Amino acid sequence: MRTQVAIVGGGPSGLLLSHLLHRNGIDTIVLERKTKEYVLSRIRAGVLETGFVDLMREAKVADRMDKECMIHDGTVISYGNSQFRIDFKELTGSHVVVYGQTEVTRDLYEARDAMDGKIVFNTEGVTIHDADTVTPYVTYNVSGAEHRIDCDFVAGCDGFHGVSRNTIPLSVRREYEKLYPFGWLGILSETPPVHDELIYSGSDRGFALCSMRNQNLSRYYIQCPLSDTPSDWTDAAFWQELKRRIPEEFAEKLISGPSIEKSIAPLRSFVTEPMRWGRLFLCGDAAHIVPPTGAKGLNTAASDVHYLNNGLLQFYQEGNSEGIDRYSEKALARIWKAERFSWAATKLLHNFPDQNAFDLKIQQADVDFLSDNREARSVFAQNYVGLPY
Ligand code: RFL
Ligand code: PHB
Repeated sequence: MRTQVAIVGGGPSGLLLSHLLHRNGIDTIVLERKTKEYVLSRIRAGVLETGFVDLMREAKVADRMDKECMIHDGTVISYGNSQFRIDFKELTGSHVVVYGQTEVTRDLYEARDAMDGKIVFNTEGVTIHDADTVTPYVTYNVSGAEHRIDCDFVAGCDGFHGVSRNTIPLSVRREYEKLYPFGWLGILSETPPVHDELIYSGSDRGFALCSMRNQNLSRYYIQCPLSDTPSDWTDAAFWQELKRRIPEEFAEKLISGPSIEKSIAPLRSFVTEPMRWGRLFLCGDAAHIVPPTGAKGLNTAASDVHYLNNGLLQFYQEGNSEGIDRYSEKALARIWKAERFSWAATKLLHNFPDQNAFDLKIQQADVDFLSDNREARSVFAQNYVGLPY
């Protein structure tokens, strides 16, 4: 088989890149290790920057999102006994969009199917060959039969545990990592959200987040030890702990119900550099991870897709390789700012096991400064709604 761009990974990055390229007449094949149903069962991001929404519109896959999404003009931050609101609209003139990653991925799969996009599921042993030459190729197995795709470029959109990143030799690759000594236990429940905006809450019992997917689907998280497993937490224990970590006025009106999904995600900051090696380009979680506190993971994946799509279009349509040559530099410049924001937001609101009385006073002072200072709120808001591409 031959294609122009072989895409490893059928998550949001791979699907969006494939669809944008296809709409411009560039042929792609997407290789996905799991089934479509499995990819759609993963509950992840919920908050989208307007840059992401614009990209979905450019790909002509935003109709359902435009109809069903919720626009959020601000968010509530609470810490101890005090709370305040960060008004995105007033501070930046912009907003974020609440629409689940599951729905984004579903819309992308439907759009790919409608255009007869080539997606191969259940691939095993995907291996990228000769990425440092102009004739790369990818091999893989499906049901025991080996296949080969010759291509011009390979896009590594296969997430943090994929194979693409490790194809880049260690002599070229530099990795930066920070692990956090806790995870997020998340549940999804068919209950109305406790508030019409998200609530990020720091408390002496640990962090909590009240989020949502729609008027009857809520997503809640609490910080938990890394040694916990979802089965350690009954629904009742989760609700009780959540209520103890959020302001009383919300705890009193929170409607609980059975969880329909429960999972724990460890928190990590990670960046690999460079994001390009020869004809292989890394996109999204394959190249970088942020702790979810800033809601930046999927949004940084989208900015990578934007830069790579533009670079590849420039290459194929104008014969100009400047965009792909500068891909890694442009993508990383934006990513490090999202890494900084996600790390700072995590530090602001979580309990760290080694925090002493001094650290707690500094955390309180950081929260107070944010609450009292318009410029500080403006900086937070600019980062939250998304820095320009
Ligand atoms: P994905 O989604 O991991 O998709 C990668 C795909 O590649 C496949 N794959 C392979 N395929 C073939 N061969 C191989 N060897 C392969 N290895 C892997 C996988 O099966 C998978 O289908 O990466 P992608 O596309 O880069 O998308 C990234 C986002 O999923 C991620 O950044 C976000 O979910 C992060 N995130 C959030 N991001 C936001 O922007 N806003 C949020 O509100 C937000 N909330 C979150 C989050 C992530 C969370 N978790 C669970 C980590 C909340 C949570 C709890
Ligand atoms: C979510 O709704 O899943 C969500 C929202 C905001 C975050 C992280 C996750 O910062």
